[in-house]
Amino acid sequence: MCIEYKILLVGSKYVGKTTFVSSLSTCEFSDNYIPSGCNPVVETYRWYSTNKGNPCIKIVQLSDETKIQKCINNTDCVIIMFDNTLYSLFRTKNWYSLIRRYIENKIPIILVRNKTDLRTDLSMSEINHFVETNQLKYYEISVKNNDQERVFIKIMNSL
Ligand SMILES: Nc1nc2c(ncn2[C@@H]2O[C@H](COP(=O)(O)OP(=O)(O)OP(=O)(O)O)[C@@H](O)[C@H]2O)c(=O)[nH]1
Ligand SMILES: [Mg+2]
Repeated sequence: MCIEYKILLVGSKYVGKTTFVSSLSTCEFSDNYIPSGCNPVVETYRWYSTNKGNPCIKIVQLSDETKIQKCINNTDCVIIMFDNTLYSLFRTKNWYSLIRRYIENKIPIILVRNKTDLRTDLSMSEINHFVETNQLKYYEISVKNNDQERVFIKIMNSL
C-alpha cells in the first residue's frame, strides 16, 4: 500500500501534457506528436523524490472539457497547462471556470506555461492579471529543456 495522490492535468491539445508526463519518468524529450484523443489518459507513477515519502501518483490527462465530470472526483491538485498560443491561454480561462464549479476551494489549481524555449507574443500582463485575480500558483517550463521535474517536485511538495 502507498499513499496515492491524484493529479488532474488539463489543457488544450498540443500544449505538451503527454510530453510532460512521459518525460517525468524517462527524462527524455520527444518531438513526436501523437494526439492522445478525447478520452482521459490515466497513468500511475511511483515517485521517490518528494517530501511525501513514496507516494503513488496518478496523473489524469484531459483535453476535452466535456469529460471533466468523469475525471474530477478525488483530485488532490489540478494543473492547467498552456503553451505559446493565444488559443491555449484563452482555453485556460475556460478550464479554470469549469474546474472551479466542481472542486472545493482548498484543492490547488496550478497554472503551467510550457514551451518557454520558443518565441512567444503572449502578453505577460494578461497572464499576470489572470494569475493574480484568481490567486493561482504559476510556473513556466520547457519540457524540451528538461524543466519538468523541478516544477513537478515543487508542486508535489506543496500538497
Ligand atoms: N519546443 C517545445 N515543444 C514541446 C515542448 N513540450 C512539448 N512539445 C511538443 O509539443 C507537441 C505536442 O505535445 P504533446 O505532449 O503530445 O501534447 P498534448 O497536450 O498531450 O496533446 P493532446 O494529446 O492532443 O491533448 C509535441 O510535438 C511535443 O514534442 C516544449 O517544452 N518545447
Ligand atoms: Mg497527449
